[in-house]
Amino acid sequence: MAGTAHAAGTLGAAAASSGRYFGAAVAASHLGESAYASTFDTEFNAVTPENEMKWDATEPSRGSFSFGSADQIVSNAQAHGMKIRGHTLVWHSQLPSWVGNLSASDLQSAMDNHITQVMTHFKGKIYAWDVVNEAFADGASGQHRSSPFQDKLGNGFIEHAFRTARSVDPDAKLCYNDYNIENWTDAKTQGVYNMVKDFKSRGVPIDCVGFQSHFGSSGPPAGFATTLANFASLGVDVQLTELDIAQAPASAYTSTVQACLSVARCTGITVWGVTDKYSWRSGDTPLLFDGNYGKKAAYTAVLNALNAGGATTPPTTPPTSPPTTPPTTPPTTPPPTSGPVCAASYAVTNSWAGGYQIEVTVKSTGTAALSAWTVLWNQPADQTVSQMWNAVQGTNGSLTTAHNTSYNGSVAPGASTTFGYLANSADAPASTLPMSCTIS
Ligand code: G2I
Repeated sequence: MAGTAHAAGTLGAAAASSGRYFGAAVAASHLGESAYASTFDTEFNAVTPENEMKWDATEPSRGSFSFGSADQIVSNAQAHGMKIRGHTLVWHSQLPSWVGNLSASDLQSAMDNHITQVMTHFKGKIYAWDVVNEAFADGASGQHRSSPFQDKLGNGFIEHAFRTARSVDPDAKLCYNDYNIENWTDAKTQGVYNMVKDFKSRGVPIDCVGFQSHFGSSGPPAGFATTLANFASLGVDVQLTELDIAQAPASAYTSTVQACLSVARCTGITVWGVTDKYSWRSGDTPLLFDGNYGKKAAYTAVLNALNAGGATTPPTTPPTSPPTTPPTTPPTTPPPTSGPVCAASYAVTNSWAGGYQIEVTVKSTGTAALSAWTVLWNQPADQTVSQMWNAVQGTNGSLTTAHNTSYNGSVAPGASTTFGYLANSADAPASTLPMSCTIS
């Protein structure tokens, strides 16, 4: 929203004005410090545990899992209605030594089990997981870097990790996350881009790419927005996941935020820490709050840039649908069947590169009012429903279902109600889609 009259006063609220989140990495060990906790709780509406969900923290010895400090961050976030990014399931660093000592087949089962146990523990609470972190090499090769996973399992370990992750928690967004992939022409950027393109073309489940964005004092590369847009056009969300900028120049922060705002599918930004005091690169004073939690010039620059808005992301709150006037029945319509009966019809209301929005009208076509309804359809596997409003999503065998909510199950004869959903898809939505409707 341009102008100052309605400008939001916190980073999270300002980001939310264009449908985005603004998060910070936090450490559980600092949550007891009141200035840290209050700055974080007030300003941010998303969180990434800085170290607490990594392999060395969650499975320090094989098969023995510990989630205490991660749970602390998760419950604090839930208490404040924040989005949570899970970081990270498969990474060569902060990997306990036992993992590196396994044979290939044992490593594969250890990796599968780690993904399964960790994702199951946090199931339903995580907005997006960094399923695989930093798997590509720096420099000119554009290839995967050496790691226990790469060296023993080969290139396929990334795809395998994503497939496993989807099977464990189909509702979490699955991201690939890396650094030095912000400059479009870099070989590393191209390597990751080609992987995502390949995954999308073969139906390997991937929903998002995280650009860590650890920048030097000159800020992002000139083509950062182009990079974000090019990835988004593959049909994935993009996010700035670990932003910090040496010396935190206000102008560098502004251009970074603007790059995200210029891309509709750039869904949020996370800075890698709350205060310079605890930054992993604190000597660079790269964050938005100084060591005493004072707001730096970069803070104001970010707040203003977020309030100025940008390309709007798909709605994250249910659009309020105007009351639907019952259409008058044309005289040619056969008399209604006795008892409650419903029919569903589908309409595309919006589409963009990588996604679309659907509105479904549920009509009460019998002689008695509906007291409940369920719509069923065959959702193409590569077109994932990401959000639904005015109905509760479910499945029935291979079909996707939408059941009435507590407030729209009753529909008088001849009247109708609507619900909507968003889908992530590389393809355009079908112009018509058969939908059936049942009265329970
Ligand atoms: O290195 C910056 C980030 C690059 N991308 C992935 C991120 O996960 C990574 O985060 C950093 C954390 O900010 C540091 O806090 O990852 C480092 C480890 O690779 C974290 O540092 C570690 C120290 O190395 C350990 O000695 C320490 O025990 O933090 C641990 C917990 O404080």
